[in-house]
Amino acid sequence: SKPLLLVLGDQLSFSLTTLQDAPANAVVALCEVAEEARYVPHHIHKIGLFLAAMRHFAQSLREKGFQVHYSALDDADNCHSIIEEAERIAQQYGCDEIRVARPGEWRLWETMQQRENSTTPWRLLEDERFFTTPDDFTQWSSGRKQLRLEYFYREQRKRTGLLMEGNEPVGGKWNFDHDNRQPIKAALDFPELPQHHQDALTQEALSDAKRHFSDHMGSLANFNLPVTRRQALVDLKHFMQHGLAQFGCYQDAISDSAPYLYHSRLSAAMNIGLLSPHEVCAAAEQRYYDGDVPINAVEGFIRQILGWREYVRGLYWTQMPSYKSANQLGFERNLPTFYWDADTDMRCLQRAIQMTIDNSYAHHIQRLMVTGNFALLCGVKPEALCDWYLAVYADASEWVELPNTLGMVLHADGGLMGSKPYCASGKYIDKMSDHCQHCRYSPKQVTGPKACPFNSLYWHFLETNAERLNKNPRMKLIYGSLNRMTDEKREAIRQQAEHFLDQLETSPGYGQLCHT
Ligand code: FAD
Ligand code: DLZ
Ligand code: SF4
Repeated sequence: SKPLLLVLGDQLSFSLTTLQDAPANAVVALCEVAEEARYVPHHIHKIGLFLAAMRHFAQSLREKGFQVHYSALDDADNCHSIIEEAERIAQQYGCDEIRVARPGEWRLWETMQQRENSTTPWRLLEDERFFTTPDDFTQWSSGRKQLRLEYFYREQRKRTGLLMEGNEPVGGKWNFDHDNRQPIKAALDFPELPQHHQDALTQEALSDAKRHFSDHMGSLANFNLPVTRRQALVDLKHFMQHGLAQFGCYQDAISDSAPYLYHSRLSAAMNIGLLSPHEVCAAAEQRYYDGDVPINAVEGFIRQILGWREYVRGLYWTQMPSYKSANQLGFERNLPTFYWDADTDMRCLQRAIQMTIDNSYAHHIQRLMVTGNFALLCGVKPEALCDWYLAVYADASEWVELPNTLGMVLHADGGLMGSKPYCASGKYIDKMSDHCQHCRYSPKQVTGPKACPFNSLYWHFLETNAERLNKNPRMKLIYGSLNRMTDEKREAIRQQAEHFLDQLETSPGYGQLCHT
C-alpha cells in the first residue's frame, strides 16, 4: 500500500495521527486552494497565516525526511478544492488511499466520509491533538438531562490531574471566577506582543496572499501572527511571563485602546497546530507551582482551554449537522453593514470592529458582549453572524466558532451552550470598559436622542422574546423589572428601539467584500 497523507492547513503538528506509522513510500500532501480562502471571505491576516504556516511546515517535514507534495496557489494544474486536489495528487503519485485526520469543519468531513469507498478510498483518522475526542464527549453527555460546562470541566481536571491534589482541586475550589470580574483602570500597563521576524518564506506567502485576495478585510502591513512552532513558543513564553498573572482579574475587561490586554492571543497558534493545548496548560500550571502566578489566573486560563475549548468541540461534533440550522429565537435580520467597515457612531462597536479589521483578533468579551450582544439584541440571523465570525478571526474554524456564535451569543441552540442568553444593556459595557466616555451616546439614558441604543434594544429584546425566555429561572429577576415598568415607559422604549432598528442598515451576503 502507498498512502497519500493529507495534512490540512490547521493540522500543522508532527504529532498528527496522519503522520504516525507512515510507510517509507508515503507521500505527504499540503494543498493551498482558493476555495478554502473564499468559502467565506477570510481576513487577509488569516489567509497569510495559513499560507505562511503551511509552507514552513512543509519545509520542516522535508527536513525530517518525509516526501512532500506541496500544491501552491499559482500551480497551473491546481484544482483549488481540497478534496479534488488530494485525489489528483494521489493519482499522480500512484497512491492507493488518502489518509486524513478529522478536519475542523463538518462540510469537509461529510465529503470525505462520502468518499470512503471511492476509487481512491479516503481513510479517516481521529484527530488526537485534543484532551478529548468526540467519542469521549458522547460518553460523558449520554444520559445527562442537561449539558453544563462546569461538570465537564471538573471531569477533565480529574482525568488529566491538572491543578489537582489527589481528588481535590488545588486551592480548594474548582472555580475562582468571582475574583475575575475587574474592569480596567486607566494606569494599567499591558504587555506588548513579541514582534516576529518575517523570513523569505513568510514574505513570499504574505505577498501571494495579497496578490490573490486583496479584496478581503484587513491589511498585511502589520501582520504579526506566529507562523512557525518556534515563533509560537516565543509567544507562549512571553504570555506566561508577562500576561498570565493578570489574566484572571481582567479577563472580562474591555479597553478603548488596547486590543489584547492580558489575553494570551494563543488561539490561532493552537488551532492550526503550532502549539498543543496540553503544553499550554502544563506551562500555566507550572507557573502556579513555581509561585509566580495566583490561582485565580491559572485556574481561569486552564478552564478556557481544558474546559471551554474541549466542550465546544464536543458539542460541535455531537450536534452537527443539525446544529448549524438551529435558530430557536427565530431571528431573521441580515448583518448590519458596519460589521464590515466599522462605520458606526457607537463607540464600543466601532472599536471592537476596527480592532478586528486591524488585527483579525478581538478578545472574548468584545466578541461576546459587544459585537455578539448587539447582534443578539437586534435579532441577527445565525447564518449571517456565524459567517462573519468565521471570516474575520485568524483563530476561526467552524468547530469552535459555531457553538460560540450560534450557541453562546445567539442562544439559538436552546441552551446547550449557556443556560441563559448573554444579553446586556449599555450599563454593562460602561461598567467593564472605558468606551462610553468617548461615545456620542450616554449609557445612562434609555430614550431620547442621546440614549445608548443598547439600552432600548435590551428591553425590546426581552419583550419580544418573553414567551421563550420569561420562564427561565435565571431571567426571573430581569423580567420582574420589565413587568414593573409603566405602560408609557415601555411604549417609549419600544418606539426608541423600533426606530433604531428601522434605520439600521443591513446587507445580505458579505457587505462590501462581496467581490467573489
Ligand atoms: P485567551 O483569553 O487568552 O484564552 C485562552 C484560550 O482559551 C484561547 O486561546 C482559546 O483557545 C481558549 N478559549 C477561551 N474561550 C474560549 C471559548 N469560548 N471557546 C473555545 N475556546 C476558548 N475561539 C477560537 O479559538 N476560534 C473561534 O473561531 C472563536 N470564535 C468565537 C466567536 C464568538 C462569538 C465568541 C464569543 C468566542 C469565540 N471564540 C473563538 C472564543 C474566544 O473568544 C477566543 O478563543 C479568544 O478570544 C482567543 O483569544 P486568546 O487566545 O487571547 O484567548
Ligand atoms: C483557512 C484556510 C485557508 C485560508 N487556506 C487553506 C488552504 O489553502 N489549504 C488548507 O488545507 N487549509 C486552508 N485553510 C484551513 C481550512 O479551511 C481548514 O483546514 C478546514 O476548514 C478544516 O478545518
Ligand atoms: Fe457603546 Fe452605548 Fe457606551 Fe456608546 S454609550 S460606547 S454605544 S455602550
